Amino acid sequence: MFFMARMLAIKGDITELAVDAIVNAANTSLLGGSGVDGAIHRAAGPDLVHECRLLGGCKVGDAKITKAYRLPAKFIIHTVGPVWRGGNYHEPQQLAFCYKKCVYLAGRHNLRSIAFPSISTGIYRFPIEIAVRIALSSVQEEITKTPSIEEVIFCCFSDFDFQVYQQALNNENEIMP
Ligand code: AR6
Repeated sequence: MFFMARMLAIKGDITELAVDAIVNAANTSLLGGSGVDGAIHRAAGPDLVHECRLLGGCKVGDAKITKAYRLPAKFIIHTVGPVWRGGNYHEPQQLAFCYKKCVYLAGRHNLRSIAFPSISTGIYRFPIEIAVRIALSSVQEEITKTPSIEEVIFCCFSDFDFQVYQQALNNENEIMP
């Protein structure tokens, strides 16, 4: 069966999205941090860190799911992106694993919509132009195996990131049959 979910970029705050799952760009402790991680923990409230404590951390490239507490989303999928160290330390593969594992977990929970921040491109310094290609290709590959997913949102926090995503999505559409 041919199936393709809608993929789109928006500019905004991921904590405000009423989707089935938002993705958190976390660290291996899963106990919170700054950037989007800090914003998600602040908005979700203290019950989130209590649930995260039970998860025993998370490896780079892996992902774990929790409830979303005070957020309008239903679930949070926490993933740990790689710190960029020049590109020769498996950072691209690790970033691809993050996106794929998040889509996989969303499928396991029968979720229909998922929103991603731009994983690793903030404090972890992954170059956005490389990260966006990995984000789109790995999500596209995994959603072909995940029929529950109808919509994938790439939630950009800056105008620049939004432009990069828009352009990459347009290029993808041009080469699609
Ligand atoms: N909504 C959407 N995107 C956001 C938001 C938001 N509310 N806030 C920031 N961003 P970063 P990383 C964007 O640094 O690079 C934390 O301390 C941001 O502009 O949050 O994966 C963790 O605990 C950027 O485009 O995540 C880790 O220690 C993107 O989210 C570390 O940072 C990711 O930036 C992870 O670093």
